[in-house]
This record gives sequence, structure tokens and C-alpha cells, in this order.
Amino acid sequence: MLRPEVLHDHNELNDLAIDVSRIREDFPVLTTLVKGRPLVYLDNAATTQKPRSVIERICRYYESENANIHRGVHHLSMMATEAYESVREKVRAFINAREPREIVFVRGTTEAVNLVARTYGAVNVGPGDEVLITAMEHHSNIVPWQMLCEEKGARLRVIPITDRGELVLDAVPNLLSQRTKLVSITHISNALGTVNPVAEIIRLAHERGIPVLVDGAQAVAHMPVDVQELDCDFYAFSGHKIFGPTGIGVLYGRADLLEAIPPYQGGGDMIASVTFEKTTYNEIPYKFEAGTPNIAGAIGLGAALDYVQSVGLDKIARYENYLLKYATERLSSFDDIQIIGQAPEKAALISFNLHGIHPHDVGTILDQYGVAVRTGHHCAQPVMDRFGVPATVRASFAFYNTTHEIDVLVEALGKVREVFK
Ligand code: C6P
Repeated sequence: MLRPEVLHDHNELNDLAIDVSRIREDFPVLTTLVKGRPLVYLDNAATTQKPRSVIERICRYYESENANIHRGVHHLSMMATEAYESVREKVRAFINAREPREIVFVRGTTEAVNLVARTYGAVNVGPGDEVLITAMEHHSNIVPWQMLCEEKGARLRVIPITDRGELVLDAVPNLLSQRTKLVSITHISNALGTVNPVAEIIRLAHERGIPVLVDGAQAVAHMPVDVQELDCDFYAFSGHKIFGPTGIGVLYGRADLLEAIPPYQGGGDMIASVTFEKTTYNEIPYKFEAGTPNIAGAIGLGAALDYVQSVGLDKIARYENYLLKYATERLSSFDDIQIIGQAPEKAALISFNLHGIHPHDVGTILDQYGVAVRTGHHCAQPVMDRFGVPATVRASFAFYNTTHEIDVLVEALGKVREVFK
């Protein structure tokens, strides 16, 4: 059994081998005062804070390496190209892809899903076909498929969820048919925290020859991900949710699939040759990276992955699981708190409502106490509909959070109650 007082008093987790006090020193923003109180940042599912090593790496790039990539023979261009491409290899190793050419840099998860819908979907989905998603998707893994289905006369099908916020796995075989052209599912729900059995769904889809895209936006920063072990065909994530900068993300795609599908956007760098009669395309992954990419973003992402690996994803997962248990126990002790999403396999995220008080009011008052949470539908309106609520308050944790911060949240919720009494 883990000892809360160890976490509370020292934040030095011998049991979990993670030194939170030291880690917090790496994140300059965590010393910010909000309305005179220490910032308690519990909005990590929206975006994570950045360690100094990431901030400094981006500065160094602009101070001494800035140039366009893949184009110049001059010194700076070669340095920038080398720095950018070395991150591709870093990402490959991070998610255990087979080859660096399976790593496509994109703006984020949203762009990754749109890329697959517009390329794979364009050539593989036709009238009467189906795309299968789940009832707990973020809008960015719903709307691109809806747009595609509308255009093609195809149909979007949905794996339902239980009252606890788990996928109804038994429903999956019946939802897969010869008409299903792709399955696109989230690894971890941003609105419920559920960790989905994606490997099992991939197995069921592959038995029928159907490829699977996994939305890993909420997963990569919280658990080790191995795309070969999962056996997924596409995997998408955003840099800013894993302590890297905004505007950079990753689409992993199996090389044979990426080779078979058309480009996403046309422009510089994605071509092999251009004449007015015919253009031939560059090899993968460059075929999907038209125009000058977010070079500084990719380099910053590389520094973020180094940082996360220096802490260790296994340790991060265990520590965050401890935070989740602590927060769940504390919040569950109040009768007026309803936790939405009670799956046994959960990431460190709690969606909840305080009886009779609108989530936006809760969030606004929590902000007076320096506590940053997200309130609203979390870009997952169908999840809100499923649970019959307009919105929730969401506290989402990272490995720099502490049990003390959870206590501050609980105390501040007491103040919310006083205001609305
Ligand atoms: N969720 C949240 O507060 P982008 O915006 O492209 O980096 O990520 C989109 C996205 C896709 N899938 C999941 C599961 C997500 O959680 C998100 C982003 C944030 O929950 C911002 S809405």
C-alpha cells in the first residue's frame, strides 16, 4: 500500500522512484502565482507544461541553427535538416515503429486524422461503405469521418459505451463487416479517462482485414506505446500534450499503407519532379509533408521525448495512477460529487460534476484559488449526451502534480459550495 503522507510531505516517492519536487524545478511555469496563490495546474489533458530543456532547445534552434530544411547545401540548412530528421528517428524509437519513414510530421492529432480521412479515405471508402469509431471520440476523430462519409455516401458506425464509461466490446464483432473500411478509435478518452482495449479491437478488425487508426493524443504522455505490439496501422498524437510545443504532431503509418495512399497536400518538398503535364511524388514520409514544416516544433518535440524518457514512462504511469487513486478517493467521499467515467482502466483524469452547480461556475471559482481545470464538453459532445450532462469539470494530472495539489482542489471545491449555498 502506498503512503499518502510520503507524497504529501516530501513528494519524494521512494516506492514509486519518482522525485516530484526535483521534477517540478524543471518546469518554470509551475512557480507562477495566480491571483496571489500558487498555480495548481490540473489541465494537462488540454495541454501540458514545458520543461526548461524544451524551451531552451527551441531558443537554441532559433539562435544558432535556423534555416530551411531539405533544400540548402549551406551549413545552417544542413544542421537544421539533421536536427529535424534526427527527431524522426527519435519518434520512431519512442513508439517502436519499424522505420523512420513511417513517421509523418503533422500539426497535431487533428491534422493526422484529417490526413488519413482525406488520403486513405479518398481511395478506399465508397458508397455504402462504413467507418467504425467509438462513442467516446474527441470531435477530431468524429467530424473528419462524418465529412468523408457525407461526401462518399458512406456510413459512420459507433461502438457504444457502458454506464461506467467502457466500450461495449461484445458489440464490436457485429459492427465489423465487409463494408467496414477503417476503424478509428481513441486509446484514452479525454472526457472519461478510460483506457481502451485497443489491441483487442485491432485484433478483431485485422481478422477481417480492416485497418485501424488509434488516436493516441491522451496516451503517449502517460503510458509506454509500442505500435508494433499494438499492431495498429495508424497512430496519431500531438506534441503539446507530451510536454512539447504546439503546432507539431505525429502520424505513424505502416510503410506499405503510406506508400499506397495519395498525398494530402500539394506543394514544395512533397514532389519528385514537376512539369505542367505531370507531377511525380516524393517518397514517404516526405510525400505527406508539403511546404516548410514546423522545424522548431519538431526539434522541441525531440527535446520533450528526451525529457519524458529521462523520467521513464513506466514510472510516470505508476505515479499518475497513484494520483488518480488519491484524487478519486478524495472526490468520492463527497455525496454531491458525481464522477463521470468509472472504468477500472483509467488514465489520471477525473471528469466530475458538483451537484446543482454549473461546471463553468465551478471552474471560475476554482480559478480564484489558483486551480486550473477544464470545464465544458471537452470537444466530446456525444460523451456528454451519453451521460445526460451538458458539461463536466475535468481535472487531469501529469507527473509534476502532487497529492497536495489535489488537496488544494478539494479545499477550493469547498469554497465553491460555500458561494452557492
Ligand atoms: N483534446 C482536451 O482538452 P489537437 O488539438 O489536434 O492537439 O488534439 C485533438 C485531440 C484528439 N484526440 C483526443 C483524445 C484529444 O484529447 C484531443 C485534444 C484537448 O481534451 C483539447 S480539445
